[in-house]
Amino acid sequence: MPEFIPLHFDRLDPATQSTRSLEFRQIMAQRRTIRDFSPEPVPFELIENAIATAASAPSGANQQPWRFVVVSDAEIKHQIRLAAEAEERENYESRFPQEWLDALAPFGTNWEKPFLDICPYLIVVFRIDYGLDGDRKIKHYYVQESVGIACGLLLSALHLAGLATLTHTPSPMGFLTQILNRPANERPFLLIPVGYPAPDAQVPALPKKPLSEVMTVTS
Ligand code: IYR
Repeated sequence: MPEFIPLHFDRLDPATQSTRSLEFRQIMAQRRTIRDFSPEPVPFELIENAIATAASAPSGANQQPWRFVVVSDAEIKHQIRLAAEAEERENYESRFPQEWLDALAPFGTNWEKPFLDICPYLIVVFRIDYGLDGDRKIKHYYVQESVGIACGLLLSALHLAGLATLTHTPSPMGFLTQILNRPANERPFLLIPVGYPAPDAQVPALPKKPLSEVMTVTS
């Protein structure tokens, strides 16, 4: 029989619910993905707290199929930059079809990824496709959904801590397994550079869809 314990649930008064929900909405509306980072150091405590928040995410069968690798070593960051740029150069120069290049045009991205050297921290998120009990493989359920939710919490926590992030997916990402020496059951999911924006950082002027376009309320 599973062990059950009483739920701890803080019931808020309606006024607090309303203020908090609006405050969080406003804080999150200010989050922007950035590519111009400052080398200014970031307290490790902020990274640790954000990862602990991410690791509190719900997951399929509570298997917590994630590993967050924190990289601050300049040499490892540089290896990651070189490997990412080699893949991205191929992508931009020959692998991406014109339709994809057109979709990326508003962001002004190219194969060069200097932020991978500049950022004080890179958080590399791995998905754990199956568990290992000795040689026996344990099936994991809803890995993509679980790790996606954890990454959402991670980005929110970092933003709330006053840090800027980029959701970076150099493709293919297999080089991260080698450089970071991860086991075969872990696959790179997302590379998140974290830091402060450069003083002259710019972001594309991109609107979010209005609520009426993303929310449908059935009657
Ligand atoms: N990973 C590449 C290309 C890229 C793809 C998408 I979809 C983006 O939203 C942004 C970039 C790069 O990092 O340049």
